[in-house]
Amino acid sequence: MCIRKTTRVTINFIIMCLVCAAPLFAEEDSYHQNLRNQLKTDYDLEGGEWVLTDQENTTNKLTNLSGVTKKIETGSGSEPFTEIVRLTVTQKGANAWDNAVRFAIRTAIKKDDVLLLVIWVRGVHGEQGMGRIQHIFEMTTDPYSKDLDIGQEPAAAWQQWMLPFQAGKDHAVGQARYQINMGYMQQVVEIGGLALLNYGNKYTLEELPRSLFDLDYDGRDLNAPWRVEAQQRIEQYRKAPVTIQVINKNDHPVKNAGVQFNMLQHEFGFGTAIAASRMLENSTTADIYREKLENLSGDGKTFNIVVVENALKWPPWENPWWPGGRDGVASVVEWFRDRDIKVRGHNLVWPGWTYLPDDIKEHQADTTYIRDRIFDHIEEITGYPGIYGEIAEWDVINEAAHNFDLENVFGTKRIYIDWFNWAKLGDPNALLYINDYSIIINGGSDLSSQQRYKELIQYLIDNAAPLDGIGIQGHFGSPLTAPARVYEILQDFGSFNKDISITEYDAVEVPAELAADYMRDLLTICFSHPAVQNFLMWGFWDGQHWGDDAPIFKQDWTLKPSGEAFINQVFNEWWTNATGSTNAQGLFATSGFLGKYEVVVDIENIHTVQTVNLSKSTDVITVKLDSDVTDVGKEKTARIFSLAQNYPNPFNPVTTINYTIPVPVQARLEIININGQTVAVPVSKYHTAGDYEIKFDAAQLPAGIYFYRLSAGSFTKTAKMLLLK
Ligand code: 9MR
Repeated sequence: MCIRKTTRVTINFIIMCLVCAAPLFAEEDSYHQNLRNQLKTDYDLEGGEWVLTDQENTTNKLTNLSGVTKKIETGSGSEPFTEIVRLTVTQKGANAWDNAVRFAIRTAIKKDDVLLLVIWVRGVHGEQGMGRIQHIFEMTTDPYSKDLDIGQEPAAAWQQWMLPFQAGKDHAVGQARYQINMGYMQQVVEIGGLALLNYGNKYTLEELPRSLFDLDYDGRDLNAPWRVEAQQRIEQYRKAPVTIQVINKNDHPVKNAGVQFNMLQHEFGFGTAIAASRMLENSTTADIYREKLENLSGDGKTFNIVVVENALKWPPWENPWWPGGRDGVASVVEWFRDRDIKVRGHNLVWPGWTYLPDDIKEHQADTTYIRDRIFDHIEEITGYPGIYGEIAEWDVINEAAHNFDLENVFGTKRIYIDWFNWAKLGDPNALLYINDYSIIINGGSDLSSQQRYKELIQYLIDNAAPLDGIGIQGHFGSPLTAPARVYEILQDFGSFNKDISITEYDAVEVPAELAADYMRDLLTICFSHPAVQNFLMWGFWDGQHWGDDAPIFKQDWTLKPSGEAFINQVFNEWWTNATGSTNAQGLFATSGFLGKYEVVVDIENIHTVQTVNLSKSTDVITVKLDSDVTDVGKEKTARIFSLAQNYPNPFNPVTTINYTIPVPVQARLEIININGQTVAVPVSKYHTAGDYEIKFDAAQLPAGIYFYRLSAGSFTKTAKMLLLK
């Protein structure tokens, strides 16, 4: 066939133009167009630049795989995307990221850009449930800083995940990636329709959609079966019966004496991490920080254990510019001891190069040097004045199931036994702990970490290391772990017959109401397990928290729902205030949560207060009165300090509060809001002995939980009421 020259030139020209202009005319495929439509219709979002590609099949080819096999199949036609990418892990590595799928970015991202990741996921098979994956957006090189880190237990049906995040720094093309970590177990997961949109600064993070559907956890329901058993165990392990005997100065029993048995402090440790630098600071903020640590509940109750977040770590300890220095942290320890609050020391050795002083890595070829440095450090810090004898528990080793640098240098785990022995020499009275992460978080699915941790603990036990306790951290994100699964793991670690402590609880970026329910439920399941001794959160205030999301207070010190849940469980549900009167033998029998109490006996003109301990071995507590009375008399017994529950409750806006004053005294009734502020003082006057009734009108107050507190001499009692409007 003959084509005329001019035509041929024209055709060539057209072809050339088409080829050159191809990028200009390249169209988003229909999947990406539909996704834009969905984002516009459902969330009113427009614009944005595709960071991977705008073609489904091209994006699916971008993968860099390690320990994962990928198979691309054609979808059934009913999915909103056309290709299904099947990801299979047949042999899991030591870490979640050892089995991973990575997609490097194809357009640059600027610091603070707001992005939206969209991906469809379904689980096909997993060693546990339908498997488990982690969505990560991170730098491709050290230090691998992450802008997104969210776990998922895939469902059997397809789910569309929308995960917004903000860039923490500039990322050049190829220098950051979206990564799916799969090294939790053998599993098969399918994905489709992966797309990443960069909106720059057009929207705020809060304006983007976020998938929350699988953040819920099994057993959240108030009728969930685990609750009944947990409740029974709490009764069994955390409470004890007690008999109070009142005798007169001639050792004769006193009949009809009014007795109050008021709890002051739990035996179980409820605590938080604290920043020594903040404790030492001279500012209004630091005043509030310290005040909350003295009075968390607003009615005088607070944590009974703290852990120093950083100042006792090895590098800060040796850092001459660390705020307050060694004597500073010692004075902080003293501050807590003065308030009867125990202190945990965290930590003696954290065996990863990043967490050790620089010279240790520099001398990695010289094991004698490193050994001596560790010995000297343990000896010095445990023996330091103000630290020695003042630390209730030391984390001797931190995260050794994840950091192997020193184990590799020495070529043996024997080093760990030495460190425990040296710590024991340094402070024989401190309980010695090991501490690690990824044990109860993420649905309890990190079986590799659990396994390594158990092997290490067993090794220490087999080699007679003076190990007292097992620390389980607890930095939760999504998915939260079902309480029943937490219990299984506690049972597993409980079989070592060592103490267990939850050392570092928090739940970062978990929606407030969910975090509140989880606080209640995780506390409950841990409190119910007899091996667990302490539950510490890793900071209590957003203004002093590594993830800016602490369990108790927001930045402006308002109480979060999860803070309310903590206070309610620890200082209300699990708190004992009992009152009664002695029988003919001078005995009053009751029961209570284990801990410290004051026993108050009021007989006419004599108010006797005694501090006692209620433990599992407490039998009879004797209170001796400075009087020769043998029978106080029924009518007088009726008069003991008491504060009754208001009625009606809930109320709106008026409620009645009854109280009794047995002896003439100045007394004050105040109303306190959930933030611990006194909002009304209905009574403050000198009282003669008698029964009193107050009508309190809350017309001026907003709806919510309030406390009312009666204080008279050494007597104080607080109760809770609910104003509805
Ligand atoms: O919250 C701590 C943060 O301020 C420090 O910079 C960091 C490194 O020392 O350690 C953080 O605390 C970690 C703890 O020591 C061990 N478990 C994980 C904690 C949160 O990262």
